[in-house]
Amino acid sequence: MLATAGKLCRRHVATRGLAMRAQEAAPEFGQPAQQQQRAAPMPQPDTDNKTVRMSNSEAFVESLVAHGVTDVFGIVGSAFMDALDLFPAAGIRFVSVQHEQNSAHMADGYSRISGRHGVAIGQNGPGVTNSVTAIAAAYWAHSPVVMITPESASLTKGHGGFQECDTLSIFESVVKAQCHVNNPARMVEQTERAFNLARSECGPTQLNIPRDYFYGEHDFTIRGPKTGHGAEDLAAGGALSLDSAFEAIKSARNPVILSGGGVVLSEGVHDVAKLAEFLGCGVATTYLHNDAMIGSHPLSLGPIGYLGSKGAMNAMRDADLVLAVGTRLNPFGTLPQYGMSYWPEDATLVQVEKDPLRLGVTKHADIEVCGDARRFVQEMLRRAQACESEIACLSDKEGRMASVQEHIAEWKLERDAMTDDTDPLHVHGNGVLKPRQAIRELTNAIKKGKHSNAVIATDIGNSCSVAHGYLDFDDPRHFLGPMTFGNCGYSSPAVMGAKVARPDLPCVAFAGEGAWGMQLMDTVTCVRENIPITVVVFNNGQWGAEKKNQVLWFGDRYVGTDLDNPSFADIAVAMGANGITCTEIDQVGPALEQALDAQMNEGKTTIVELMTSRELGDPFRRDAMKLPRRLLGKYKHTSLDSESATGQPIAPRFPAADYKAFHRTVR
Ligand SMILES: Cc1ncc(C[n+]2csc(CCOP(=O)(O)OP(=O)(O)O)c2C)c(N)n1
Ligand SMILES: [Mg+2]
Repeated sequence: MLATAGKLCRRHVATRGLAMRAQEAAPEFGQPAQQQQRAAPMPQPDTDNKTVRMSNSEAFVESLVAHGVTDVFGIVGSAFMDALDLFPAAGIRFVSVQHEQNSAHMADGYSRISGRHGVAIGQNGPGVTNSVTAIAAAYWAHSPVVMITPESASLTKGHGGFQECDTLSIFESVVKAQCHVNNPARMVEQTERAFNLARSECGPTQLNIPRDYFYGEHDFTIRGPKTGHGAEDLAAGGALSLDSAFEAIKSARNPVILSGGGVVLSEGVHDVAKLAEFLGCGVATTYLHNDAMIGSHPLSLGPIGYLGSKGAMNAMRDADLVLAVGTRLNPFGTLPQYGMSYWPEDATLVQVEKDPLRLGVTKHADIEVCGDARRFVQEMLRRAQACESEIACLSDKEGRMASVQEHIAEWKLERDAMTDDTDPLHVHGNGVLKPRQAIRELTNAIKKGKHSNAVIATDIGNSCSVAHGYLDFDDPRHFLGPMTFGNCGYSSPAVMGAKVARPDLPCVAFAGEGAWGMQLMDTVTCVRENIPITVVVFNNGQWGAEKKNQVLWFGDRYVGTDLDNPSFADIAVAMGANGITCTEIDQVGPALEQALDAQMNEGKTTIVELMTSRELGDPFRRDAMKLPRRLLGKYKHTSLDSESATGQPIAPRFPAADYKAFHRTVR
């Protein structure tokens, strides 16, 4: 469906209420994103609410200004140069990058950390098609990114000229709404619509502009962000569903809260903690939403899902009520883990989600609440406080809180055992790091050091996935997981976007070296554009996560998964950044600390390369893999009856035999 007045994929429903979130007081926990330190002072438009004669480019740029845009990520192109030329005078920084997948990831990271719009742009044709993967990632991260896609000129479209493609159909399935300027007189209307919908729909929108429409002039009226509350102003939920949810809370004996990304987006993390404290129940977080609960809180169980916290999963397994708040319950995030199915099938499930299309899709919810996560939690707490004596689970509050502690302690012991477990390969002096030990050193260096407020972005890969079981955050909007689109190449551009939005925060990316190879060209941008970050590269000489599948289900035939790498620290130095390589475990913490000091004190980017062994954690997709069964004679030898006995790659160390030769400090 097109698009002239904007394609909108979904409808808002009646449960969206009238309360005024925009005017509310700041939550006690952390600052609301809008008030956090920003990269630059917000420029003011000269033109709002007045009808003014403007060039179309001026109208476009003034609309950006009216919506608070101070930073746009992309690569220069003639298609939008008439507007780009105005950016400096409008107070908009154009962050010029090396690859448009990275600029769109930067826009995503920028918006996830700041709560503001992230904006990306590219040349018509290849500049915008390069961005598709990152916009798909932003879609599943629910990020209000506006992807501006200039397209071929209106009078030549269809002639198959230079850099022509059907931009609208390419982005259709990865954006929430498509706003197409079908007449230049609608430049402001469609630009404003793209910004308003990105926010109200909680996801990326596309603003498609034929390149010739930047030229010419019209009378335009710019209104700026909607002030009438509208679709963004959500209620806690419908009256009936709130009553049912509270009845379920009253009668539960052992509730657990599952806190999702909607809790972060609605600034409700602190409220979730308060409800948990009142009920005495544990709070688990959903897959890659490790910052949806205060990490150091005694009731924080950690994340469920792939390589998450077994403590969280054990607590969920015992629950008779799951309060799943601000989550679509993505199916990947509730798969069995560590060989156990933990989802409590007999428990009552209350699912709270602002998007009605995502209610009850992956799990049957006994009670569906279409509403705002934070408001829902506040409402449940208000009701619970008003009738404390009717809440069954409070009769054993102490006992249940103690059992939460046991689950957490048990998991920490088990995780320590997995981390400490050494074999002859990983002994000190052997020049090769055990991935789990390196991760523990990194997380300790951050938590216990002077950069404990760091933002961390992770990538897709085995080392990063193992790290997800170790990462917790006291502040929301501090973790940029790659979410369920699961694309390698996410972490460092995401954290660059975060750094542009919050230069006051230390920003760190974790990436496997395979994934790092997809994004490393933008280290040049870090240096050139003065966006200092720190990247930890886990160099294990393989596309490890995929090799794990070959270990388990393909008889250790490593087709396409071994990597013989150059020194990534040397590459970093060649690009103008610092490079450090670590081959012994006691180098890891100090190297990270040194890199973060360089970032915060000297504005320097550092790549910390960790030479790890090939040891691998559990596979991503046990649910989707089968042992191979071949029918043709020539392939018979590849059939398999059972999984690998060891579960680990043969040749656990990659060919660069003398790791110690790699070691270098900052140059
Ligand atoms: C863009 C993209 N291509 C391919 C994949 C498939 N894939 C998933 S994990 C992975 C391996 C990642 O290797 P690396 O970054 O070296 O991390 P490691 O698993 O070795 O820790 C690959 C290729 C993907 N997720 N995304
Ligand atoms: Mg690797």
